[in-house]
Amino acid sequence: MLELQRKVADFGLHLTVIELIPISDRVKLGLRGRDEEIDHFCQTVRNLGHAGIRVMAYNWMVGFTWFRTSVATPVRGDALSTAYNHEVMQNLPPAALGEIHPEQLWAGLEYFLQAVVPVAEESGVQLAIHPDDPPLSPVRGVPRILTSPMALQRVIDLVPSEANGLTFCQGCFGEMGVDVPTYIRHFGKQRKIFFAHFRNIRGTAEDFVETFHDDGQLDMFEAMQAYHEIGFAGPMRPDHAPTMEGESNENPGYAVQGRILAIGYMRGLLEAIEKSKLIKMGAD
Ligand SMILES: [Mn+2]
Repeated sequence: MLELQRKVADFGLHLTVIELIPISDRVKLGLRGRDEEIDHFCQTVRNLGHAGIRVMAYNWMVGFTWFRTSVATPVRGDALSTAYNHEVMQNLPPAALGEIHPEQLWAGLEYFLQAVVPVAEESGVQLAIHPDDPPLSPVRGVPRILTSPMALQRVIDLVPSEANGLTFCQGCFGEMGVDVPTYIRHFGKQRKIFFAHFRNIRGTAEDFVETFHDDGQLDMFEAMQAYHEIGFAGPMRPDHAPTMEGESNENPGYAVQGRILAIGYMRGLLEAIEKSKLIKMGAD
């Protein structure tokens, strides 16, 4: 972590967030042997604090994480994008995980947070849970619990702490079919957005495609305005973007050019919002 931090510092930047430090299904399902793993996890949190990495993103999906039924759906300009269709997904064989009850996942999460949150508080690290993607349950026979704004509020309320909050993944909230800016404000006012995933989609949780950031159904200007309004100052990154014509599609969702386009678009939105506010203030 220190090595990574140094590398980033060489470019005049500071590493603020780490994503996807794995948490095993044993911990998530509350099975025997979890305590030793949770101890290791606590040590990781302390190490993050020592390395000055202030945010840690994680998720509570078991069996498999974010999942798409296509990684080559054509979108604008013959770019290839990731898409999800629940009917296709349900035709796949169920994941062989045995019987799981959603409350088992909740109990596992509460136990985990009770152990880790105090360590995160001491270490100055924020734990930022990511919604389930797609926000549907079950998926291939596996229950998912973080599929609605209410469920994410429940996580916050399980162990109230300044170290317990969210990775606000706009794509997932878009898939949920709720008004994204409303929930940026809802969680932002509670100071619970620790990390933001800027993403756009078209469709519903059951059938959607991930689009270029300026080409989906979400109002990205309004979303950025909501972050601005709540005074969000944490890290934000473009989440998945399509793979452009001529680029390799070996890492779907994370090819470079679509994400560069997204970063420029994000900076443009932010500048437009900041300047229009100044103009308004001048006019008043
Ligand atoms: Mn995300």
